[in-house]
Amino acid sequence: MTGFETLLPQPVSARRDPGALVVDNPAALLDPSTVALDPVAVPLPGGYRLSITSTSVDAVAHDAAGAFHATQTLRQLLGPDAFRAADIHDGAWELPLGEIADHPRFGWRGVLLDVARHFMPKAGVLRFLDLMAAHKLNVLHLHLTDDQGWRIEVPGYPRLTEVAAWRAGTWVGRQPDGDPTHDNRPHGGFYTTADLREIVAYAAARHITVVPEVDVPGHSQAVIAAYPELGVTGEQVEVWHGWGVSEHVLNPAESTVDFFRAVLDHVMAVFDSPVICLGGDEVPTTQWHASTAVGARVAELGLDSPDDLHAWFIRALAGHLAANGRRVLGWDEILDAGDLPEGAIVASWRGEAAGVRAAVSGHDVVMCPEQRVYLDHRQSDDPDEPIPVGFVRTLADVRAYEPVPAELPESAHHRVLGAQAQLWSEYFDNGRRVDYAAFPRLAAFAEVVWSPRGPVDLDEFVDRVATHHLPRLDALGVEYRPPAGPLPWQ
Ligand code: TNX
Repeated sequence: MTGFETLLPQPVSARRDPGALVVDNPAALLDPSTVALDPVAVPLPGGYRLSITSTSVDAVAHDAAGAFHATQTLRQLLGPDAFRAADIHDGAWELPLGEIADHPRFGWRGVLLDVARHFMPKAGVLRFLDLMAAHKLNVLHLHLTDDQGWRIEVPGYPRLTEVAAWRAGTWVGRQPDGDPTHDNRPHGGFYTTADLREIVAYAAARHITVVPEVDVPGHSQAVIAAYPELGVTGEQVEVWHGWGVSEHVLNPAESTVDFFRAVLDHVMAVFDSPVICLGGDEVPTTQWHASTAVGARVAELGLDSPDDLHAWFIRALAGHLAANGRRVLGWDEILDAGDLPEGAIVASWRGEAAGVRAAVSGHDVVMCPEQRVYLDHRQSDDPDEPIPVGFVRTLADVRAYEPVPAELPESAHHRVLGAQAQLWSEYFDNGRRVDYAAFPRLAAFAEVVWSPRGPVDLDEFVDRVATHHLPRLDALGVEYRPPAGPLPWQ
């Protein structure tokens, strides 16, 4: 161990000296602009060094991100009160003495927030960015569109916010006869262009990139509800009330691609991320196969089968992104759909095999396997777990995850950009549930993507979280899942 057992994620190397430094002005210490930049002394991106002696704090970083990371570490060293929004600390602020040299293991330390199934108001997203920053996470993948809601204002398309952003209710379970029960209350919301620009700027100030996702050609019932001509049948549908995969899929007309080019032009104007996600997951092809008009279109495009429309959509829109200097990210189904566009990044979610295949064939990948890092999944098999879906994933299970699969040849390791935890929100109808699902497991994930690979003492980790990290989350007002078991009111 490093001697700094309080820290999470653990730094690359550290030495604890006896004693403490009294700090008069903690706010100045936590200002990244006070950290010196020296890319020679600190050679790796995102890296920093701290030297805390009985007389001073010496902080040096490779770059601005490293300076920011240095301040996050200093906040942890100041103690849980440093995470409160106002100074109520009794007595002197103190730092332990010692040396820390640190840098991230991966460049993509991501979290997906699904604001489509249940909307998260802007203030909640800003708070979530603060929580990510405290854990040195640096990519927020915002899942902005799905069958159940569309969350982005796009100039010229008023029905996106008037119609696609709202649904009249949600299935909330099953009756004994198998029929879904319905909550009979409206759900929805959207971000204005100004809101999104604010989210992007707030994230940038915390060295977090916001990767927007517009999911095509499946997961599209909400946008089809607003503009039925985007669908195959042309019929007026509702924004979906159910979960799973809707059968409604985009109509492969040139006008549909034009519509999404316009949406992406707006998305690219708002989001400066070099990577834009086009989804491409779980594409239902039944309507394509059933439609004679689509059959004619398949022939016109020179494709072999309606199934090839999946790759056609992704290629058409990825080409538009590439022409504007952006890279496409897609869920791993885009690998099966056919030739991947140049520079495409694959999000490997149906396990690790797709990620291995993509990396070996020369594509960058982000590892997101549902068996390991889906934080919407249950935290124990206790019947009182408030969100009883998916695989059981405990705090220790998440910490035990290793993003570079054992079967990936060493020559392709550099293709693994990092990993991403997913917070799908079918069962998160308020922000308290997001807290419960995300924490403290997201802290375990943060250590996986930041700290050096190596044998992990899971008991030490779980104990470190309980002793040192939960008090920080308490100070931040995070309603995490307690180690003792589910919260009965969640
Ligand atoms: C699969 S992961 C999905 C999501 C769901 C999730 C629920 C992926 C690309 N698709 O649409 O929300 O499972 O766990």
